[in-house]
Amino acid sequence: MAEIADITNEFLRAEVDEFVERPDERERLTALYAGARAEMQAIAAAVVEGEHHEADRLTREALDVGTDALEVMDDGLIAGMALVGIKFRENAIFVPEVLACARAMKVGMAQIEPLLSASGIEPLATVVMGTVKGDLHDIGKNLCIMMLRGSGFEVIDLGVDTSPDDFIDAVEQHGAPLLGMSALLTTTMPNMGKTIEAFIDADLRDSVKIMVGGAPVTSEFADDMGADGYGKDAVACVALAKQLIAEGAGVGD
Ligand code: B12
Repeated sequence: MAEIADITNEFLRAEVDEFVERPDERERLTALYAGARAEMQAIAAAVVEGEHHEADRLTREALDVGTDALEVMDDGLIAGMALVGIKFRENAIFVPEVLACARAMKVGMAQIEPLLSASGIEPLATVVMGTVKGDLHDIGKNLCIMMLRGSGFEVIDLGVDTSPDDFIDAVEQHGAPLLGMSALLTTTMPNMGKTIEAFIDADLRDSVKIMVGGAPVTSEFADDMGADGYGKDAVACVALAKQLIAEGAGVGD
């Protein structure tokens, strides 16, 4: 089992030691950072510090020397946000700091996106994606979108705070066989169910497969509200999208 001392980045090591108290989280983050290469730890540290210039520079350097974009994303950028989330929950940092961290993550993601984007491939299918009504979190949704696009899906991004009507309009307008909803707040999770009900009311439920995700969402919750699938992360989102297409999403069109 990795020890905190195995985290070579001094800043990250001190941060985990000071802010991560729950044993399971301490173990998970220690393993995550200790298992990441020094360059990736430095990117994670830049995200945690909210240093977007540094995150930008380190991401570019890593990609320039041929580091796999997924490694930069998972071991650097997303790994940094994991600690930010814990610090935010523990009131060690507040909204302005989290926004700075999110910005640092976004500048890194902006460099990764073109590398993951498929070129010249016939789209597998169109997916409408959005964060549900009342919810302004978009980092995870955007990661899913990047990965979906990189895997050959055409994605219509409705952004955040998306009403059931906006989801319905977009699915109809683009004839999309797949819809993905994201929610990060326990208070906005029920809006996923309300959107599914709106599709039923509009007599459109059979023509679209609906997948859901976001930190508080579980597969049980997804089942309960009548979604077709749940994905725990961006990689799972792509696998789920492919599975739903294979199962015949849009057959009822
Ligand atoms: C960044 C952040 C913010 C930023 C958002 C910036 C942005 N542009 O997104 C800001 C500062 C604006 C913010 C605001 C708020 N936040 Co906030 N935020 C976070 C934080 C720290 C990180 C979220 C994140 O980006 N994670 C990283 C991404 C990569 O992970 P992810 O979103 O889970 O996405 C992955 C998977 O879930 C999945 N996935 C996501 N969507 C989908 C969709 C599909 C279809 C699939 C298949 C998969 C999938 O794939 C993604 C990639 O791997 C979380 C803490 C946490 N642990 O989640 C709190 C958190 C979500 N926030 C919280 C709160 C309370 C708030 C505020 C209410 C705070 C306030 N007092 O104002 C406001 C609400 C604003 C609003 N109306 O939405 C709470 C929610 C508590 C709860 N149980 O509901 C959390 C959990 C923090 C905490 N207290 O513990 N927040």
